[in-house]
Amino acid sequence: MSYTLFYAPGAASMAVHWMLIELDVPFEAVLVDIDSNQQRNQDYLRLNPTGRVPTLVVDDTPYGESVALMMLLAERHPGSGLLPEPETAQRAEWLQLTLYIANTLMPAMRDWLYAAKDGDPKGAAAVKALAEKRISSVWDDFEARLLRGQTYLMGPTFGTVDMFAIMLMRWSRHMGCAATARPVLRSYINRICALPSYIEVNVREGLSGWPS
Ligand SMILES: N[C@@H](CCC(=O)N[C@@H](CS)C(=O)NCC(=O)O)C(=O)O
Repeated sequence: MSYTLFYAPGAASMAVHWMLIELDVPFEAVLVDIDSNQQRNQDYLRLNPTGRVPTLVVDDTPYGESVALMMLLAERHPGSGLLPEPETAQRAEWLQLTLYIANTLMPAMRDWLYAAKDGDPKGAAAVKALAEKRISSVWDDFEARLLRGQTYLMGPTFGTVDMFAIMLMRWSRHMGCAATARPVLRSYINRICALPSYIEVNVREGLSGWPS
């Protein structure tokens, strides 16, 4: 089994990078400089025709889409404890929450972050305002879960949805709807960001300054 992760610091690759560290499996990490548009190079496009990070090469075959990669890793490393066991009610909830984050939160994040690049810069403010509404409604959902006394989003156990959610909460740091502005989310963030694997992925990606 071999893994090569193509990543950019703090990008959608971060949760996959973090998961590989949590799984404690050997892998190679290759930096893609998205500031200089390396993701548009022919060599990279052959691996990932969308021109986005992450790409995970698994035994010579490249795959994209961060959430799919986390699910793929979870399947390849059963018993990791990072997701509920199959055929349990928790597993059904995990699927629902994972796809809710992927389908609702992540596209709104992209809309905000790329409003002026993907779309007409003149309409960027309106796109960002709508994105912030959508993001805030997901924060409401997360808050409700944590206010039920849960330590993590799925309950008492840390797992893939927390890695995915924390990565996206970090992305909100320059938004009007920054997750850290909400005390309930802030204490969840502080709790998770103290984990050795989170600290390690930040060191490896050269990141600092969030959440403090
Ligand atoms: N749905 C994709 C989104 C990937 C994505 O948007 N990646 C961004 C970085 S966070 C990227 O590669 N941006 C460069 C570009 O769009 O040119 C996933 O989850 O993997």
